[in-house]
Amino acid sequence: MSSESNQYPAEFLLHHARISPELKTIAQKIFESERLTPDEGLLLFEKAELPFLGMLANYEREKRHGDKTFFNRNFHIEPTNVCVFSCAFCSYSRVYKHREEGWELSADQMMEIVKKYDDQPITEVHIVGGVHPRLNLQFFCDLIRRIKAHRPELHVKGFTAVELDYMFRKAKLSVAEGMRTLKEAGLQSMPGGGAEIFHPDIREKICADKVDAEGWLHIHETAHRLDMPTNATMLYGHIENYVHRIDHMERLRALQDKTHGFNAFIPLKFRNQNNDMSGVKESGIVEDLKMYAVARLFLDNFPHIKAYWAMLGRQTTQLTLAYGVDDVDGTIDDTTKIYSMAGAEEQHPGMTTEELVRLIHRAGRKAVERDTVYHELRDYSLEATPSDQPVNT
Ligand code: V47
Ligand code: SF4
Repeated sequence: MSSESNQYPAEFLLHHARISPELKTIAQKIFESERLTPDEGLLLFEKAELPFLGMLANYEREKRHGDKTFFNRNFHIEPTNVCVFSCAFCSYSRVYKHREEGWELSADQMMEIVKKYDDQPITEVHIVGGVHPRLNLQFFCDLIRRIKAHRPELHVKGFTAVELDYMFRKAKLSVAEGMRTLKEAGLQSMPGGGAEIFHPDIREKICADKVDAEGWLHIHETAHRLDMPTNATMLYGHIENYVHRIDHMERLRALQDKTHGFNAFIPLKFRNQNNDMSGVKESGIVEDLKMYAVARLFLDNFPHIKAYWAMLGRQTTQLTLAYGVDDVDGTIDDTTKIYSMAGAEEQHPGMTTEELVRLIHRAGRKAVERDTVYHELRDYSLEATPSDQPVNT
């Protein structure tokens, strides 16, 4: 594959006998960089076959990024898994009264984690966890200040809108005041968690008690207005249907039109172990690839579509690189438990930079290390690949 392949086979799709006129119209719109309507997004989910979706999503991906596939060097801090909420899909949290079954890290313990990476060229710490009733805004501002004092160049990305909504309400601050306070302490960006599915019919069933769609979007909008970039996720492949997925992406697309503050959209595949939705089957690989492809085509104002390899597994992640994905998150270094507790293939997610680069190159793409805000730090495709690597990886 190469970036020259942008001319590719528009004609082939537009003249293929098996492709319906409606799908050809959609293909034409993609080739002419026109926005898809929600109905067209739905049609892609419902009627388009995987090879068609793959071709279009790959066309769009290569038009934007060529073969580049981004990753960063990061680690996570999960301050606690004690949580005041009880999302049905969550395998990770423990309620306060059973907190002895979970963990709560002190600020000193978290600083020990940060210091462990002192001699490594890590660029980002990703802080996310349960919503603990006793860990407040002040605690996290102090933690961020300590991290920045210790290692000023380390980018601090932290807290889902769910954690922030609770922190701000407890501190009796408006969202704008709370976000400003965190920014002054050194918070630089936010991850995309907590979005789940915005549509109230589904949200009520899977996470009724936490911040709703409007609250989530308001927090991200406020971050964007303070020049803080954020990501957006969607938990897919459980009890939602395609209408809910399109509704979710449509709300994100509308906010992005206003602020341009989102960097990446991350579809998160629902994993069904050790949670209250264990009876719900997980999606198969065809459905996963369709999800990434439709996201790439529908979210025309999102620069990046990310496959979070720790959750999806390495091989599916490689495949997604041909279905619209241009980012695979980071090295992680076995510092997150959210997915291993929910049954992901990766029980101790962590890859060396060399492994991550090899994973990307074996899929026929170019590995580019980025920082959190997508400044390119190093293009590994320009470096010689050691010839003694086994070919079956
Ligand atoms: O909000 C929880 C999800 C999210 C399950 O922004 C589950 O760069 C699947 O948002 N099956 C947190 N998913 C993780 C997250 C994230 C991860 C990596 C990178 C970024 C980023 C964000 O994990 C939660 C929830 O949607 N989650 N339980 C489960 N059983
Ligand atoms: Fe708490 Fe987040 Fe788990 Fe929901 S998904 S129960 S908010 S840790």
